[in-house]
Amino acid sequence: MPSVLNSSRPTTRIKIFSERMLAAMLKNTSYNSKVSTPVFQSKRGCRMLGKNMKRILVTGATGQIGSELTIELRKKYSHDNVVAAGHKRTPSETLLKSGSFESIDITNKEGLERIVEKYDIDTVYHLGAVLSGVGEQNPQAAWHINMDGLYNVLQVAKEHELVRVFWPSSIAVFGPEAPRVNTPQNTVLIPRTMYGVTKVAGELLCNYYFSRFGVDVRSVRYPGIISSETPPGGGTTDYAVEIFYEAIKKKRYTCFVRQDTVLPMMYMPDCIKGTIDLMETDPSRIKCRTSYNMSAMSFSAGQLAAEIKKLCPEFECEYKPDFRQQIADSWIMSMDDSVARKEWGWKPTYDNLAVMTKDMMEILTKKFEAGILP
Ligand code: AKB
Repeated sequence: MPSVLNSSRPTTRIKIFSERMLAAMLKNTSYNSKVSTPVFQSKRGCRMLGKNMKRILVTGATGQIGSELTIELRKKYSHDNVVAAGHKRTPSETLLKSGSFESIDITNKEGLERIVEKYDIDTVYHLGAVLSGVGEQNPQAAWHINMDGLYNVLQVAKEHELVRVFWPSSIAVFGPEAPRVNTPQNTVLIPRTMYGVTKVAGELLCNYYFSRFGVDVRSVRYPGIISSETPPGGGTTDYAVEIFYEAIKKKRYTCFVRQDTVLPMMYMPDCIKGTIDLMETDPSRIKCRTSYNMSAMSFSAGQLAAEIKKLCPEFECEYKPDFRQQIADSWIMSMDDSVARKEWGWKPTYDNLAVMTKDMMEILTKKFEAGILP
């Protein structure tokens, strides 16, 4: 589609664009003037919104969320239909044995396109990203990987008329100006981290690709995710996972945020279920095309340590805040996710710290006893 904005001869370009648009509309396309639906959809684009997903690509599949999401998607849509893609981290045996794996640098559009064509991909879960802690140590890389990666995925989705895209946003979109408790869906977004900046810009980009090109892209704002399969890497909420591993292995943990630091958190089974549920929701119910608040529970680092101590009495936690304290202090403490609940039925199963802690301790203790806890 010619760019009207970049044209040195705007009148001519606008005329060409209008003629093409008119011809396409008369021939095989639909036009919809409602703001919440795509402005311009090709014939296949109309079907895109209603079509079932069948060939899935997961980027960031070697990461904390991607590794578990890929396995769940393979169980649900068959192992042959879900391609895992990673870049830096070595894929686990489970990931390699359960389906195809490809190495992709998400900042390279041609590489991404090659995989989309090779496997006839119609749906992408784009999880490859740099998180908040690493992002503050290398803001340029965070911008490059997070923004160019998302831009490439959205462009490929548009050009190859993919059925659907998932991209995660984060509580990092909020900054100190946002209400810190029960933060509403729509509020001021002035993050102080580069990671947060890429998430706000990413939300706007997703909304743009939906309303301008009809790309069915969906998103949630993840809180800190707690899981027992793959440890996270590079985030500010990583302490809430590390604490379990260290409690089991050494009965001690030095926490990098203060005891009274409260952040929104979620247990992995809820994260996976919420993500897949959102992707399976009928497009007509998805009104928010930036990103949905998605919440489960909130607790302080001290409350988490106390809960672990109930199950492991020898456990001791000390607190030595580092640069990530400032990041945590700029974030919110709890989120209002009523819009997600109303529009696509989001509801967490784990909203209780004690229940989640017991489950984590049991799983990780078994792994420790079997000698497979990393
Ligand atoms: C991080 O800590 O950077 C992530 C996030 C909350 O998005 N876990």
